[in-house]
Amino acid sequence: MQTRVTDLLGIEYPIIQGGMAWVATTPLVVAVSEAGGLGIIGAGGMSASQLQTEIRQVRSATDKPFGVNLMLLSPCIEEQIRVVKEEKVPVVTTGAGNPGSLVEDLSSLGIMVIPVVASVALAKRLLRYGVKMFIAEGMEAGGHIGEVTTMCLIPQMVDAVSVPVIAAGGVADGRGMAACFVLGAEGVQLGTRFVCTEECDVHPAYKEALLKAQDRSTVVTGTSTGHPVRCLQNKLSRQFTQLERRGVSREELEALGSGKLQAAVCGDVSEGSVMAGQISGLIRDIKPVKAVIEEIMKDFQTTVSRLTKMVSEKWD
Ligand code: TUI
Repeated sequence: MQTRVTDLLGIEYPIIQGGMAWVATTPLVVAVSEAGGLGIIGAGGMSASQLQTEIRQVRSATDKPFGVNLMLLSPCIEEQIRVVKEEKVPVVTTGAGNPGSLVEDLSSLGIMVIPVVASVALAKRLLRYGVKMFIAEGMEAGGHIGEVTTMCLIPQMVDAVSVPVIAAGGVADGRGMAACFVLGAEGVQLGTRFVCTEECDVHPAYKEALLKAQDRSTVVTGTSTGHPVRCLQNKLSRQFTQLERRGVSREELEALGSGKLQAAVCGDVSEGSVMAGQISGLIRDIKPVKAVIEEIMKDFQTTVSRLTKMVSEKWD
């Protein structure tokens, strides 16, 4: 399938894997890139030397394009930037902040920078740095989120920028992908769906928790700290919400949240932060990455054909 996204990234399908911190490591990234999508290493939580090791492991396992997600709030962001420059990774996505002049800096080395944005305003500001593509993420997504839904954000983004837009947040199958394309997106980024794959290296309890989830299983905590995070409701999220209601200090809340994603990824799904999108309730199985991507592309085509047929029967 050909879109501006597949052309610019040199990939077969316009399907990007979200660069999830602690979750998106070599096995998942390699599987997605090998299957024709774009695998992305989640650098959040990694030291510079760990990141370098991951990049080299991915490179030794695939010659397909891949990327690194830089979480801009990361304490070692400067050293991580140095590593992606030294290693000349093909693609960098950024999240949780404004990448600003980093776009020019990395682009001058031939690195394609794709900012993840949650608002049109930030996208417009970033255009002056020469951004060639955006990922627009709706608040249905898991982890750190903005305030606008995917359904409302994508058409507004597409009207505001002339570069291609990749939709993220709330997509886990071919119908969701088709919906985003109808709104003008030229690619989709999936996070939660790729957690429930054989290659994803999180503890089985994390995957099981996602399989059990329903439409209302996620909650947003941390709004009062300025860093809203969507995760599955559990003991930790209830404790967090209670403390937020009581108005405890930002420092106390941040201390409670610290290290909790890593705890969940290691299997503590009760007292860890099980970051997950609202689409969790749609995910019913764990399968190989290749099967996920093939099914999405098949269902995307079926959906588009169904709509085309509906339109031609009715108005021809
Ligand atoms: O970054 C994500 N998702 C994440 S990061 C993460 S690690 C973390 N853990 C606890 C607290 C905070 C982070 C887990 N999940 N998605 C991309 C994303 N970026 N969503 C929202 C944004 C965003 C928000 C504000 C991007 C830019 C932004 O800019 C503010 C500004 O300066 O205008």
